[in-house]
Amino acid sequence: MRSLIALGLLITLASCGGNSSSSNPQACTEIQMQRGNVFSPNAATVKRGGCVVFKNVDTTDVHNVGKDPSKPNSVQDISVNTLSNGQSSSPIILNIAGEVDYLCQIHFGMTGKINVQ
Ligand SMILES: [Cu+2]
Repeated sequence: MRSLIALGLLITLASCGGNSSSSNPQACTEIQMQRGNVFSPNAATVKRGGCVVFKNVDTTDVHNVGKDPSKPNSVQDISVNTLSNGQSSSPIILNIAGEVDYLCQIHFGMTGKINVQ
């Protein structure tokens, strides 16, 4: 009987451990698309080989991500299809050190950058 309780405890502990070490050890930096047409953080910093995800937290409008044609020195072109409130993009891997410039193609002046170090 005592060994049965011990076994139950062991299983409980094991399943807790499984939950805490989830299948996504390197979390991506989240860049939010916020009400008022802003990306937040507007200037993000990630390590080379890291990733970002865009999430629309704007309750009033949709947003997307595309290349900023006024920033030809951007080291990487990134794009995200239009996201509605509550939607997140797939992870975007950033493998080139330097500055990544982007904008929302729907809202003039809604721009952002990612510093890849
Ligand atoms: Cu937008």
